[in-house]
Amino acid sequence: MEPQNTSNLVSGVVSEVFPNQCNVILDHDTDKKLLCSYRRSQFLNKKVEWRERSPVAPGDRVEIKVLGSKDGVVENLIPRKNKIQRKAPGREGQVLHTIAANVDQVVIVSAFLDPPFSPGLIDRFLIATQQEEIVPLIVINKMDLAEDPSVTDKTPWKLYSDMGYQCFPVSAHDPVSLEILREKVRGKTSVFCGHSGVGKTSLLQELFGEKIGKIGSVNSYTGKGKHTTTVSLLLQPEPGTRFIDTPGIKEFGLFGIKPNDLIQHFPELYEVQQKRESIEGLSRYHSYLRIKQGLEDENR
Ligand SMILES: Nc1nc2c(ncn2[C@@H]2O[C@H](COP(=O)(O)OP(=O)(O)OP(=O)(O)O)[C@@H](O)[C@H]2O)c(=O)[nH]1
Ligand SMILES: [Mg+2]
Repeated sequence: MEPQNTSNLVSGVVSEVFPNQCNVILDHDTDKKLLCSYRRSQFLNKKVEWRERSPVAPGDRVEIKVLGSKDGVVENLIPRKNKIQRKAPGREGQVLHTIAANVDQVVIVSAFLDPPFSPGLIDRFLIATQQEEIVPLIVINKMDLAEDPSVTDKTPWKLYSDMGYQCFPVSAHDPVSLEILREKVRGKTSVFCGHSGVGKTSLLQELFGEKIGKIGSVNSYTGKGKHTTTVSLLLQPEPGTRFIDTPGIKEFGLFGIKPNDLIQHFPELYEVQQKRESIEGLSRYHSYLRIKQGLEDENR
């Protein structure tokens, strides 16, 4: 076999993934995006028990061979610093969906209302960030729908701020409320995740003044979002700042956790349990039980 000539390879970051192709933003020319093909077989370790729905994910660093002014071929996938993965829903067998790779922080977006605040998904994302040691930020959007936004002792996210997580009550319709969050995401790579309709795309558009894609609506009957964003998209609005807008998800199936180890991902429950005291009255006890039950069902 001839030694591979790597001199004509250029590096970049995957910004959008399609079947067998992905867009790559080039490191040396960030205004340039090439549509690159990739071969699944090229990257997959056949021995792994779990396979990925797609071998490349938004945020992946790749080396590509440039074929023309608009296209190329992915030759190498650089090992990931970290990743946010879930079990791919609706797939037979053991398939993983990599939501994003190589991120500095995960912005877990929820809404104060419309759709209602949902701690279940927040807890799952918190666990996934702990597994990979990624910083989580919890954003509660649509605060304009709160009757009295200054009432903080009744805030449903108080338990998270009490635990030391950074929480940001904001409104995409109120630019002043976004200032601190904008500083938090500046200079970093952040992936925005959450249920459909919570306002991920709206927030990103307001934060960076960029037209990203479609803004949806919330079904007034079901109170659910309409899955407006359908493909994850990485954008680089200014040098060093990257964000990934993701489609709203219904479920987050945790990966790589044994039911009996789950409690360690609920530090406040774990601490009490270690003292041999009852955890039943604690805020996240029911969330813990629900997730544990799900993990046990899968292992049956
Ligand atoms: N009242 C209010 N409505 C908002 C706010 N942010 C977003 N919305 C509305 O919520 C709806 C959904 O917004 P999107 O930005 O499309 O939500 P998304 O999270 O990107 O949804 P998916 O792409 O489906 O995952 C739209 O009708 C927005 O106008 C907000 O701060 N306050
Ligand atoms: Mg969206």
